[in-house]
Amino acid sequence: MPSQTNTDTREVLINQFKIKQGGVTMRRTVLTGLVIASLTIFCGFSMCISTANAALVNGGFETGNFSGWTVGGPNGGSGVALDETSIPGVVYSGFLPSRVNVRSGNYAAYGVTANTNGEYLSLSQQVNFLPGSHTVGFYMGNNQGGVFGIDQAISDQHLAIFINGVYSPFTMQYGNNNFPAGSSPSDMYEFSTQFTNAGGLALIEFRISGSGTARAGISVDDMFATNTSPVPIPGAIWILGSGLLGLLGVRRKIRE
Ligand SMILES: [Ca+2]
Repeated sequence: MPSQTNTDTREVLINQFKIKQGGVTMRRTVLTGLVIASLTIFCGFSMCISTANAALVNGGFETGNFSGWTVGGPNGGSGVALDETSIPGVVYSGFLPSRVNVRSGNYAAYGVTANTNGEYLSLSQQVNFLPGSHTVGFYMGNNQGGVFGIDQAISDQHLAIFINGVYSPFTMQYGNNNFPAGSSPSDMYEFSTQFTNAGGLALIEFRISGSGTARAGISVDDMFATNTSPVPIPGAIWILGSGLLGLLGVRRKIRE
């Protein structure tokens, strides 16, 4: 049977060991926290850069106007309006009633155009792109009494996308000449193109029109510009990443 003194000494040693263990655990907790915090900043910062640089201003027209856009093109009128608003300037009985279709939010833009008259609505703005591949496009709707054609408008480049003034053919579009009529968000179809560049500012121009001699009221919403490929990580992020690796190294040493 151990003496009282031996028992006391053993308890002191056990308690010292526990305190030491506790200290290591605490340091590990702090380091783990730092690593997680660094990872959060690292990921957050990276995502922030990749989305912010490619964002269109007022792509969904939720300001209720054309704020951020340069509006042009020969046409019979244009505007930004709430869902189901009657589009002024459409007179052809086959298209009536002609109303705005909204894909998301409260507002969409519309243009009143007849391709045969050389008409289209032009919406353009400068976008700051990261180097790499990009997709830019829009959603188009026809909330009217009848269909309109799109093939002639596309071949005349009046239903089109231009990057820095250069025509960039659609890589995605509605696959039939007769663009269907409908009033729901799912009746808005994507028209988009892909391109690559070295990064920096690019002028994106969307042209909206329908084939034919009669003016149609065409809705557009959710214009977008996105990076579709991994983007190079800027210097500042590399420095942050190196710090993170350093922290992991310290953590391993403590384990050893
Ligand atoms: Ca909208």
